[in-house]
Amino acid sequence: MGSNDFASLPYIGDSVLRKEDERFLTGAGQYTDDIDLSNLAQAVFLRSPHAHANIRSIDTTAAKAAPGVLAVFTGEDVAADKIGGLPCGWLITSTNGEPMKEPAHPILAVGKARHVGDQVAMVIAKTAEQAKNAAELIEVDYEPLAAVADVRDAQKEGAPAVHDEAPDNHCFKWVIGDKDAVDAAFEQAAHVTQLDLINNRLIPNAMEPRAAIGCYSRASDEYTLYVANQNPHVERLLLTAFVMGLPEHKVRVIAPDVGGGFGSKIYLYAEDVCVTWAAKKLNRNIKWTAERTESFVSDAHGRDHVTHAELAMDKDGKFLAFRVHTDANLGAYLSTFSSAVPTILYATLLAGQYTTPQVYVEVDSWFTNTVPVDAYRGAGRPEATYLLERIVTRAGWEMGLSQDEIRRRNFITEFPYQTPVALQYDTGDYNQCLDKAMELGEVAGFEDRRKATEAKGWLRGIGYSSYIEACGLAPSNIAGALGARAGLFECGEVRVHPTGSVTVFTGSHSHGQGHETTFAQVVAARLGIPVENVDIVHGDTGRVPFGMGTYGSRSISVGGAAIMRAIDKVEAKAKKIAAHLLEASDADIEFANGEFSVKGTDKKIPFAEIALTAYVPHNYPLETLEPGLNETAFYDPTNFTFPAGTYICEVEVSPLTGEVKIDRFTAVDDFGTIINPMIVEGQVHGGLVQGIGQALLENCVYDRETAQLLTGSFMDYAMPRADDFPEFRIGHVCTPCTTNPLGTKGCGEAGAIGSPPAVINAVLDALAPLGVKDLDMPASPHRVWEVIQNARA
Ligand code: MCN
Repeated sequence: MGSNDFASLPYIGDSVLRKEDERFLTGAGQYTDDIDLSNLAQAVFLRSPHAHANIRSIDTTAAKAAPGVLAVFTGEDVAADKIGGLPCGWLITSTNGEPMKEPAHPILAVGKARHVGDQVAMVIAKTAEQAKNAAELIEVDYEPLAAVADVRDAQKEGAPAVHDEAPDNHCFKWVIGDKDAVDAAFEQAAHVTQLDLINNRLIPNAMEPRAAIGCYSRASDEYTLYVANQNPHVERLLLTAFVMGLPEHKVRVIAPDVGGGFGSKIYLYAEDVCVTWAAKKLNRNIKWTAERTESFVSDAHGRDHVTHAELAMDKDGKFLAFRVHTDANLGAYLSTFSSAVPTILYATLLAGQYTTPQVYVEVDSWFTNTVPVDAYRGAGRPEATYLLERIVTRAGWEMGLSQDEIRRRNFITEFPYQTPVALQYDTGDYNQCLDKAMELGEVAGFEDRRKATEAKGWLRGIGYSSYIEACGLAPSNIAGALGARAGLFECGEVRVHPTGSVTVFTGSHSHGQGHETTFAQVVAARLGIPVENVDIVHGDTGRVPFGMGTYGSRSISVGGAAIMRAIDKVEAKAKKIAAHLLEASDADIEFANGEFSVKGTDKKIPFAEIALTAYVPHNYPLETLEPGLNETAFYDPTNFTFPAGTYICEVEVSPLTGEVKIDRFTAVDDFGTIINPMIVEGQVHGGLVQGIGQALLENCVYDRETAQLLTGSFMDYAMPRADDFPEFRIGHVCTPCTTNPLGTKGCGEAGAIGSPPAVINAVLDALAPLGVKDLDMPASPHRVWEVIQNARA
C-alpha cells in the first residue's frame, strides 16, 4: 500500500480523542512511584557538593547505625561486585583518526567527584526519611580541586583536567564536509557574514522526576526494574551486557506510565543500576524517586555550544559556502548518546533548507566539571537551526534583502536533494511553508502594527526561522556510514485475537505523545476495524519482543512502519485463509474496509470471521497453514524523515525595562501525512513552549570559577508558563515522506527546533533602531536591557 492510499483510509487525519487520557485525568495512571510493592525499602543518594574533589575517605559508620537503615554502599562496594561503569560514547567515533576518550563513568564515585551532584554513596532504609537522615551522617573527606565549567575555559592551557585520560579535556573531534572546496568558495565570495553565538545550556524538567524500583526474585534468579524511561529494551541491553554482566533474559525492564522525558529519560542512569544491584544484595525491592532539586544536578542537561560561523555569498545573496566551528560542552562524563548530538544530529543539518553547495563543519567536544550533557528535545537539530537561521537572517540584513527574500533565493526546490553534509532530503515544499506562514501571520500588516507599538513607546520586531530536521532515527546504513556504532530499527507485533480485536506490542515508548491513540488509528485504518478494538502495549521487555524506544521523533515513522509491516504479514496470511473459505485462489483475494472478497464477485468475508477461523480451525487447511494470526516485523528505515517549516514571531520590547512580549507566533510545518491533527497540534504547542522557553527564559548557569550550579531550583531556573504565550497560529503543508509506508514525518520536536531563532531574530529586529546587533539566549529583561545600554554607550 502506497502512502497516498494510506492517507485516504478512515481514521487517518481524524482527531480521535486520546484513549489514554481517561486514566491520566482521573488519577489512574501508574507511574513508577505509584507501583505498590511489599518488602519495599527506599534509596537515597548522597551527592557531591563540590564540582571537583578528591575523595580521601568515606566514613559510613554512623549512617549504618542510624534508625531504619538497611545498608550504605559506596563506589568501592559496587566495584567489589564487578559492576562496571555507565556505557559512554555508544554512538560515534572521532573522525580525526584519534580514538574518542572514553574515561570511566562509575555508578558511585571512586576516588574523585567530578561535578556537583555526582553520586557518592547510596543509603537504603525502611523509609525515605530515614535514608535521608542517615545520608547526612556520612562523613566524606573531600579535597576540593580547581574546577572548570565553561567550554571556552576547558580548552585553555593549564585548565583543571576533569579526567587523567584527557589531560587537555578534549574528548573528540568530528568533521564533515570538504574544507578545501569551502575555502575556495570563500575566495570567490562577494560578501561574508560572520556570527559568534552561544547555544545556552538547558535543564530538562519533565513533570514526573526520574524514578526506579529494583526487584529480585530468589525463586527464579530474575530481576525486574521499573523505571521512568523512554526505551526499556535499550536500558536492559546496557544494564545487562555493559554494566552488570547478566544474561538479558534474567532482567525485565518495565517503563510504565512515564510523565514526560524529552530525551532526558533515554539513558541508563547510575541510580537504575544501583537499585537493581542492591535488590539482590538485600533481597528487598528498592525504590528511588528523584526530588526536583536532585533532578537539576543528576538528569542529563541539553545544548551548551559555543560556535563561530561564516556564510559566503555572491553579490545577489546566493549562498556559496558555510563554514562552522563548534565547541560542545559534554559535562563531566561522556553520556550514552552525547557524542551523537553535536555530530550526526547537528553538523549534518547545517545545509538547512538551502542549496549551499559547500558546507564544512568542525566540532570539538570537551569535558568540564558540570552535569553530563546529552539529548534534549531536538538534540543537535535545535542547535543547527539556531545557528543557521540566525546567520541567514543577519545575512539578509547585511545584503539589504527582506527576511523572506534571502530565504527564497536559496531554498531547495527540487527533490530528492543531496546535501553536501551526507543527508538526502526526499520531499518538501519550503516556499509553500513560507508563503503560508506569512499569510497566517498576516505579515502584510506588520508595518502598521509596528507603528502602533511605537506609539505606545515600545519597539516591535519580526523574526523568521525556516527549519529542517532529520527525524525517524536512525537508518542503520546511514548512521553506520557516519560513524555510529549502532543503527536504530523498530519492532512491532500484531496479535489478532479470535474475536477480531487486536493487541499491538510496540518497541516505541509513549511518555505523553499519545501512541495508544495514534498507533491504534493506524491499525484500525489498515485492518478496517473499530479503533476501540485495538490496544497498544509498550514499555515492557517482558511483553514486547524488542524495541529501540522513543526519541528523535521516530515513533510513528519507524515504530508505526514496523507495525504496518507486521500487518502486511497478517493480511497475507488472512488472505490465504479467506481464499480457502471462499474457494478462490490467493491471488484473487482483495482486502478493503475490513473485508476479504474475491475479485470481480460479491463473495466476501469479514476480518473477524477470518480471525475466528485462524484460532478455531474446524474448516482450515492445517496441512499448509499454521493456526493463529500473530505476526512480528522489524523495520529499519532506509532514510530519515525530513519535517520542515517556517516559523514567524512578532515581539514587542520595552526599551526602558528590556521586557519582551511575544505578540504573535505562527508555525507552519510539513509533517507529511498527519495521523491525528489534535495530537500533532499538541506536540507543536509543547515544542514551541520549550523552544520559546529557551529563547526567553530558561538558562542553566554555572559559576565560571567554582563550577557550582547557580540555577539549581525553579527559583532561579525560569520555566515558561501559559501566560508567557499568545494563542499560536498553526498551519500545515503536506508533502508525504516517500521512505515509509505511512508518509509521515516526525512532529515531536519541531516546535523546539524551529522557534528559538524566530524569537531572537524578532528581538534583534525590534532592537535594530537602537543599534543592537547581537544577543544571546535567553532574551531575559536583564540581558535585553544590558544590550540596549551597551549599544547606547
Ligand atoms: N503524529 C501524527 N502524525 C504525524 C507525526 C506524528 O499523528 N505526521 C503523532 C504520533 O503518532 C505520535 C505523536 O504525533 O502520537 C508524536 O509522534 P512522533 O513525531 O513520531 O514522535 P515520537 O512519538 O517519537 O515522540 C518523541 C518526540 C520527542 S523526540 C520528544 S523529545 C518529545 C516529544 O516527542 N518528548 C515528549 N513530545 C513529547 N510529548 C510529551 N508529552 N512528552 C514528552 O516527553
